[in-house]
Amino acid sequence: MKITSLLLTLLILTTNCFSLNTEKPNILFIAIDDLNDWVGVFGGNSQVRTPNLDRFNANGGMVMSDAHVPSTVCCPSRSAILTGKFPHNTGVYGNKNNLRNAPLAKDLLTMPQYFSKHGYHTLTRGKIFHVHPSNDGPRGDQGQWAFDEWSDAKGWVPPLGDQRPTNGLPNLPNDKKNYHSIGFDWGPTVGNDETKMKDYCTALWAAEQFQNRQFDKPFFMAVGISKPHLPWHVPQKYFDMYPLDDIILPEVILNDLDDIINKWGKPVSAHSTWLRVETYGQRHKEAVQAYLATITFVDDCIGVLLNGLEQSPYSENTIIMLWSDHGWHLGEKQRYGKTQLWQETCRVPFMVKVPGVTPDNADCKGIVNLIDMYPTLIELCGIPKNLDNDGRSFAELIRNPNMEWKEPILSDYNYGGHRIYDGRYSYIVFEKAGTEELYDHKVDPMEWNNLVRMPEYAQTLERLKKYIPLVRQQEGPRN
Ligand SMILES: [Ca+2]
Ligand SMILES: [Ca+2]
Repeated sequence: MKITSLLLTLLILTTNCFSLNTEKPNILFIAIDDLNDWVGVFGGNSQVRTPNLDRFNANGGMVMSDAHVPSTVCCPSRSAILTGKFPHNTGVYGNKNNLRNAPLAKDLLTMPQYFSKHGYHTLTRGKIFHVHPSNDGPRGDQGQWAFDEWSDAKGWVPPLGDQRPTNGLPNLPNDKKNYHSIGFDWGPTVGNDETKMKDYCTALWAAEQFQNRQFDKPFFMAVGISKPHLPWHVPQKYFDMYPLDDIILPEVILNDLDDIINKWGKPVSAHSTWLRVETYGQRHKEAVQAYLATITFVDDCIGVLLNGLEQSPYSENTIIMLWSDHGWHLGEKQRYGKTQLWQETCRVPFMVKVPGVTPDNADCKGIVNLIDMYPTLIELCGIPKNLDNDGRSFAELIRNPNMEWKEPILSDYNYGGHRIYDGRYSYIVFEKAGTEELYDHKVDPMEWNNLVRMPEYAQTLERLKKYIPLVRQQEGPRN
């Protein structure tokens, strides 16, 4: 009896480890900027070409098809993922809140720091942390301090011609002269060659590390791909893959915003970028074409990166997590852009490969938040838990992708903006504006019909509202 139970214990122990190898696995942590679910294996757009991401899925990169972000703009999303704490707990709500200046975030150990402390060599290139102005030098604060080895991302190719914006789309008369006045732009780059572009160079750098280096410790490599963030300037050949006449626009309804009423009794208004595209020649197809073209460029970079790992000695002992910091609207809800808390920006492509564990061509339906990556990687690598982490490990789900995993999850946006999603319903509240929304994804995947005032949903509302955080920290200092 004793021997049998000893064998059983051993069997449980070994099957719980992802590999029989006693050495800790390496980690490849790939961040993509502003990529929504327009990836072949995520099904968000039937025209998009992402052969490398699709092949990754075919080779053990499990699709996490119901993954959501802790916040819907770069800095709060990335800061939450990297510190393991939600914006409402740190006060890092916006792009101007550097986590290093936030009293409730600055002493947290970020993911790379934590892995370094527990025996990993950490190295990086490309955008992982949001970039902030800094006195340390012209490159600004890009999170250099968080890694053992930081490499400057190089490479740039200008857009063709001298006209700016390249797309010739003027501001609306009342538009503020802000980021979007020049940033909301698209067009081909000079030379029709992707190999000098920053993301391509970053992917090549990573491939060279895998192939040319002998690491004496397990590594945690973070690679940041900056596109499809605006501007959508990529070589002409990517535009040519998507003939303008053939572009299918996302389905939208023009009165979609009318059922979202603020506390002044007014409906929410359309975003100025959408109005600009609509007003000056309804150039929606051009915008969609440019975003698709930029995604395919990103997919080529991912191909270089993943092939580099595949052909290296590290291919069988490296966990890969590939994620986007939030999604993007391409006209849905009369909007081009990120922010807000609708499905288009909350749900993101997220893929996980654990060699020998995640099956080929797998699609896991469990509901996860990217803030859960931190505790999950800790568990998969067998290092001590970080008690500061807000998220919960989904390592068990990785081992059993078909198990039920549907705890409602939270996304924050600014102070008092929250979304609770349980796989069927999404409840959205913005306290300052006084708006509330409830959508039933089973019948309304585009979130067109706001059910929040319908009495038959009172119980559902009550249930979801219990997940809204009761304590919200004030916003931390701005840059
Ligand atoms: Ca972003
Ligand atoms: Ca609506």
